[in-house]
Amino acid sequence: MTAPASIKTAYDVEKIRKDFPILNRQVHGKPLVYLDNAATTQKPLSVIEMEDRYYREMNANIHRGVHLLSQESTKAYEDARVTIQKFINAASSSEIIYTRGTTESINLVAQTWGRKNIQAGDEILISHLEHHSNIVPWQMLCEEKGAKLKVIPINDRGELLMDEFKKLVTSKTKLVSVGHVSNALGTINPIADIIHYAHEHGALVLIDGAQSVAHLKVDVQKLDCDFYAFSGHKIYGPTGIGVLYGKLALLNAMPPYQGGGDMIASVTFEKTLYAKPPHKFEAGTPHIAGVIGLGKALDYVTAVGLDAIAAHEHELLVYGTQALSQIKQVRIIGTAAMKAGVLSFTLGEIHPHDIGTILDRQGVAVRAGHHCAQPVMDRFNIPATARASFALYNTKPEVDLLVAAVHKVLEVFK
Ligand code: 7TS
Repeated sequence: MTAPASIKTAYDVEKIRKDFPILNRQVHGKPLVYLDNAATTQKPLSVIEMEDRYYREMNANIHRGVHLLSQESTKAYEDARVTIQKFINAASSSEIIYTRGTTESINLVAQTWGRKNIQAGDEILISHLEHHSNIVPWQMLCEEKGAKLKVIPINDRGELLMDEFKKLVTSKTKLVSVGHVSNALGTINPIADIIHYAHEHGALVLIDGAQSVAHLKVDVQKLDCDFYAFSGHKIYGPTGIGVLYGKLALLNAMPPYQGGGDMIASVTFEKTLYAKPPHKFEAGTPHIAGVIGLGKALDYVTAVGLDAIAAHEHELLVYGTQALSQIKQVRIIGTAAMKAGVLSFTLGEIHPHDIGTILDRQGVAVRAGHHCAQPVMDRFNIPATARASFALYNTKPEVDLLVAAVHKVLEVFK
């Protein structure tokens, strides 16, 4: 495993933990050890207080009121767009579209760009590592259009087979849609190479960034991806808010997603003229508080520093991998050379749901199941794994508690 860029300043995890009130709570009489961060992250006080302040002091609909509250609310909503633009280094804030999350961002591209541009005989390329939300929308589109979905295979470590990828890209390939980081295994995919190669062959590229933005620095201009999708709740922000980044020229040429208020320039019964991006894709009253909270979450991550976060989580991953590997019944699923802070494992014949349940009694929250990545489980001939996933507030003593809880599972099933 290669360490991300190292940091020079000391990382004060205890100070960070104080910013997350939920980390003080107990579960089943034990201190909470929250290791289910790939499912959703906990929220810092700055985000919680912003949500509270929004509804106490600012609540009003946006883009339509002349009154002060509406102006304040609109400004905060649009300021957050600039915060997001800067966070992923998009060229323009018009390239930042608010959605409900990664799932909706991908569906938006499938239903707008996809329905306009995909024809019978075209091919869409995804990978064997994808979350269901980067599989099913493309299956639906391919079914509707008579197009073909192709899949980049992986090796036994959970890494994409890049030679196979290159063979699969042909003149028929219109889109490559891959995850930046696998939620089930933690593999960090070589997306810069994928984007470069796909572009050389005339295909667009969508990156599912649900598992990356909170853990790796993302620069969409440097990457040159065409679309990038992520969820607010996986980066210490509220649920129900997410982002689709798209290159402006593409967004301009795409039809709208949903029709309604706020996405129009003018409406008559004969003809409606649409607003420009991003508003063209934001019909109806959006999740205003969520947007503003997401802006605060990104401020928080920026203040801690993504390089520092990546280095800290990598340390936890290495520490946890070594500790779990010493238990002979543990099989770690996903051993890529480049990995983010995800530890998926099985424990002999013990069902991952039983592992998850016993861990929970010890205060340790992990996810057990197929992680909405059933093809990944099939590839490894297993129905499910237990998955510990790290965030910026996790500690080595918490990893020790995970390991102790795994021993407890073995004791119960002896
Ligand atoms: N893509 C990836 C790679 C994901 O990990 C997830 C959610 C999604 C898309 C969908 O994100 P949403 O916010 O729209 O739901 N992954 C997980 C997980 O690993 N455990 O719970 C949700």
